[in-house]
Amino acid sequence: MTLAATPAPAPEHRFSFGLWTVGHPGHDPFGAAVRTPLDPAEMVRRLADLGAWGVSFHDDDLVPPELDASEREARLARFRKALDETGMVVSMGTTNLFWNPVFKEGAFTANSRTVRRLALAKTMRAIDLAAEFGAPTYVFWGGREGVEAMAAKPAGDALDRFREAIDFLCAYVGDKGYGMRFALEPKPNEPRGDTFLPTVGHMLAFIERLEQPEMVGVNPEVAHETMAGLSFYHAVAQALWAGKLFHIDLNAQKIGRYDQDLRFGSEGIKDAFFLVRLLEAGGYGGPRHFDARPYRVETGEGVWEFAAGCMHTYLALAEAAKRFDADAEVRAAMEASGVFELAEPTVGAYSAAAADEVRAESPDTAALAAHCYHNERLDQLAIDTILGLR
Ligand code: GLT
Ligand code: MN
Ligand code: MN
Repeated sequence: MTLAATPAPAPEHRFSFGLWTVGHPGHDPFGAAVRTPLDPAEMVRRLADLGAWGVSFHDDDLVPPELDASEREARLARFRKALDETGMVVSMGTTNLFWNPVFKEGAFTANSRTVRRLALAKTMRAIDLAAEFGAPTYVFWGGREGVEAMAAKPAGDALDRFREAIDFLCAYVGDKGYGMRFALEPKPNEPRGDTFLPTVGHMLAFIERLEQPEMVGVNPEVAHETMAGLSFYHAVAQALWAGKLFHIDLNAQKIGRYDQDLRFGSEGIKDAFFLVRLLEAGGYGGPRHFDARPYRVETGEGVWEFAAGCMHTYLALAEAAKRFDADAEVRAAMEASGVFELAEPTVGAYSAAAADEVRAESPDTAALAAHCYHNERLDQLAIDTILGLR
């Protein structure tokens, strides 16, 4: 496959993929796997060839629980060798607390105290594994932390148990001196009927009630916010504003559907354009991490065309965003829309004099109400930029 000319993906772009993404065998709720499992070392090498910078993993992706001790050691050694030989990094680690049927009723929020303690133990071991490979960030996606029968799980108690788990694990990381940060990943539903902490906004509020809030941020995912009918762009913008964008899961999603985890930029191209513009200019220095999967119709090389496509679209949109911001007509349209005036403080800190001054003003409200903001012009310029017309 030949892709149109854009900068080639390179380690400086900090592109990273979960082992469960390019390694996804293609099973879904209605059909079996269509691809043969790949060894993590092979994924590292193929991704490095494509210009990626890192990989992330669940404990069970890197070392499936069914392996015996010697198989486990061999697999880890091959993985380590592939990292060393390619210069790829482990950008993030996480725990699989959703696949094993023991977690069917929840993990940190399971009604069973025994299951909750098992979830903590599995997570501590998985944190050790991630630390062994130098992962700076640890993600928590509460796949099974939810409920269908509302009477079955008091939400306040569930949130208390979730907080208890995260507080405990923050202290564990401190005790071990790992220097990792946590990123909590919200999702509104699926696989549970309703998931606790369903959106970025819920997560940001939750984090402020933790013992060590400075250690914990968010890992927003395009698909998850979109499933909730929310603007992913605004979720990310608020997380950045709060200093809490510790990690990000890039993919694509049609609104109102199950979690599709599509190739980045393959749906919602305008949203993807503004997202990339925000990440590139908004001070986000973390991984550009893809949590997406190839279409189920892909096998073999199709998987790598998928991975290349994620990075290619990101870089093409980053170029488009640069053109947009350097475009004099765009600048003038932004001026006409009043964009730059929003950066000016409205009144500043309260004083009685300032209050009197504001109250004494009598602006021409008819003229203000009649003012045209030319947002149509500005948005059309964005569309033309995305279409490659400017
Ligand atoms: C799972 C989920 C993702 C999470 C991963 C981390 S696993 O694929 O759909 O959104 O980020 O646990
Ligand atoms: Mn995700
Ligand atoms: Mn998803």
